[in-house]
Amino acid sequence: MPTNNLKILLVEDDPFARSMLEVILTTEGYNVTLAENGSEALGIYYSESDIDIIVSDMNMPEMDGLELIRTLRDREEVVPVIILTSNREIKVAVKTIYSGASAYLLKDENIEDTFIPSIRKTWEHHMLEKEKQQLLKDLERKNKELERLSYLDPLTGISNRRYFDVVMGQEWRRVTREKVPISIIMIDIDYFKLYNDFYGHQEGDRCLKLVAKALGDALMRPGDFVARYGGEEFIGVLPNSPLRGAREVAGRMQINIEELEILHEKSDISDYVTVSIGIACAFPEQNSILSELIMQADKALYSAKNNGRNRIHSNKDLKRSQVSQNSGSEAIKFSMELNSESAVL
Ligand code: GH3
Ligand code: MG
Repeated sequence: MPTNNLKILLVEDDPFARSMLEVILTTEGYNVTLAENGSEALGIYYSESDIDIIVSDMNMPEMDGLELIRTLRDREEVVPVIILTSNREIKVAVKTIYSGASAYLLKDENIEDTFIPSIRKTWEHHMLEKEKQQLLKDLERKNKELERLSYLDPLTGISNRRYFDVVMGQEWRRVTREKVPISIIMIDIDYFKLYNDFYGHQEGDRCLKLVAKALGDALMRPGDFVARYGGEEFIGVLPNSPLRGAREVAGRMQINIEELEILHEKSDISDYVTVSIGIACAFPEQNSILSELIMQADKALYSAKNNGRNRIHSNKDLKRSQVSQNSGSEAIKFSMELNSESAVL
């Protein structure tokens, strides 16, 4: 690794030592800038901005070498600093290295032999460290990208089931803490098997992409999201949203899909592709179970399918029909829940 075109800031208060070290450095081909103490060195470091290495004496007036290193490290400057001193105390050497010096060199009779190799080694180490930091940054960026991709459904480009599981879990805990409602919306394309059989799998895929986009377009708030839950089943999550809000969103979803006007000759209920939607809303409490809410949305969807498809049902509708089928205390329990907008799970 060539090092002799480096720019070195030499900080030394003793004129004799300064010119001796300057000669060693320039003879080796280094570009040298001189300073007489730490504070002058700092000024030069920031005004010249292309200093590669600082070589500094330890004891100097105004700002000594240790203070210079500490100031630079406090400001997160990574420039290597070699301390060149006559102080042989191990304690001082250890303190200096701990403060962020790259090397601690003694000004003794071997200085001419140790000085230049130390500069080379320090530079090599600095470059390797820089490379390592760059690799770590690249790795972190790639990991983030991989994580982002692992949350996306490759066909439709919207979030996938994995994302739903992770984020829904977090949202569930949050709304439980904050005592606010949460709604989920399950959406399933009607007669999609027939669509696939008639138009082919590729057209089926195209339809899924259009439907996914139309569903996403129905969301208005930043915390809401929609994910592909299974083959032709999607799930929307609306934190802080009561049943009324969820119904509005589900209505928009239905209209958006209607407006796509994707021909579906084999559908029993429309000329175009339609969806059935199940909504469940709850004010989760401690010990409430998320899977219970999902099951309620699933049941509401099932009820929408059984009642003719292309419609929206909610867990509240389910309870209403259960009330009419129940009697006695069960009926009272359900009707009490009906008085509120959402169920307490
Ligand atoms: P229903 O109205 O009761 O929902 O009936 P359906 O035909 O929509 O439901 P069913 O569960 O019988 O069929 C779902 C179909 O979705 C079957 C499967 O081939 C199709 N499907 C699932 N994933 C994909 C996919 O990634 N691409 C395509 N093209 N089709 C898919
Ligand atoms: Mg279906």
